[in-house]
Amino acid sequence: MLYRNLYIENAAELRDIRVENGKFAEIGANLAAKPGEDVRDFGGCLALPPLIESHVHLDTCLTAGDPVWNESGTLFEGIECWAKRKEKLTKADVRERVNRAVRLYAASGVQYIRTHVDVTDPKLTAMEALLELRDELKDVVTLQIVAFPQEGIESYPNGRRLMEDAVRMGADCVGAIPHFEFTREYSVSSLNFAVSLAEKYDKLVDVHCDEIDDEASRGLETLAARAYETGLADRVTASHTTAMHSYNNAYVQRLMRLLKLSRINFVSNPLVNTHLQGRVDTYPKRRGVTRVRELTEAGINVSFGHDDIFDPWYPMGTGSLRDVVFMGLHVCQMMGYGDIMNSCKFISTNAAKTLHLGDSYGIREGNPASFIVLDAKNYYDALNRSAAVRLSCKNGRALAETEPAAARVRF
Ligand code: 17E
Ligand code: FE2
Repeated sequence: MLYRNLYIENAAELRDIRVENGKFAEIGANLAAKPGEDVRDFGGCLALPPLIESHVHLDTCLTAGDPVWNESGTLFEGIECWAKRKEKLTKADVRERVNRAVRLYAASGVQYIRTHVDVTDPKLTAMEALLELRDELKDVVTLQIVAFPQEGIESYPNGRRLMEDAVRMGADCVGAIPHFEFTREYSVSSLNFAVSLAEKYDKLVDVHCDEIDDEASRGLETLAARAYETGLADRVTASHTTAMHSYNNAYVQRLMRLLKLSRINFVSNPLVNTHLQGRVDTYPKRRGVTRVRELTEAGINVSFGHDDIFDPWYPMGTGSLRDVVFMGLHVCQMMGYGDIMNSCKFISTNAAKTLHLGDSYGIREGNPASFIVLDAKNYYDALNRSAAVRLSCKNGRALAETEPAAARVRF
């Protein structure tokens, strides 16, 4: 198969891509079609590596309002709403919702998803369902599963045991939620436990870290110190880190040194944290999104996640990472030309580092033929016009296609 006339990753020149046996066989200018070869001419569209959702909760998706709506819009009311929904969780229910969400993501060009799965459930129902789906859906989406203790490790009955059970069952990453633990001491010991568990079972770490507007919430320094001391380094990710928005600058200056030394990754969730944070403020109201620009400028890896699709924490969402980037650039004031052009990295190459996808990710000869085509000439244009994902191709197989909508203006 020959795909013609693509701008690969914002390149200025057009290229053609030949796919054979599920791999990128050849990439070059004006490739001649082989006899009998199928040809598809995109006439000057953007090709990117597949999009990556680096942070979502698939077990909770598509449950907003069931059984109650989160009226205050706070994280903590969301956790209460979810605790009620959790009581009636079944494997069939989780499987049905996750199947729908994965198809929403597929339509918007997402082929990799890191999902947090709540393990503060004595039956581990959602974890069982997600582990089944990771295997069943592996040809259409790569699922990475985080054992996520929504109601705490030290503050939930048998929290440590549930975490270890989930990891033994096959979770890929270890989570934690230090800002939700009863005490600061629990917060520190939960992080120590999570890092030790990851070391014991050779897993990655991804912590819901300081998702609160309390400037005294300082799980991040403990997590980064453990990542540095254990050598887990870039196998560790700090998600949310919204308290960092409220830290004083003198503290951040000191913290930055440790963050760089530790080599940990960050995931920011700008749609959801602009919605959840700042809720106890009058005016001015904090935005509650971590310091994406400063982290990026310090050479620290940051990606963006959707976090939720229509659930107790976020009443909207269609699985479009474009919306996430759009919000992120606004709220982080990263709207310079280069910022906008390069912002696709937050949902592609930067996220690939966080997920440890390795060298097989990317549009290069010899790699699996996984890529997307957007109806735009570069990412600036794609983001601004919310360009259709004309093709999402994984290992040479077309997973999803969208026809660009055409408006008829009558004057
Ligand atoms: N749980 C949590 O602790 N924080 C979030 N942002 C979501 C679930 C979505
Ligand atoms: Fe989250």
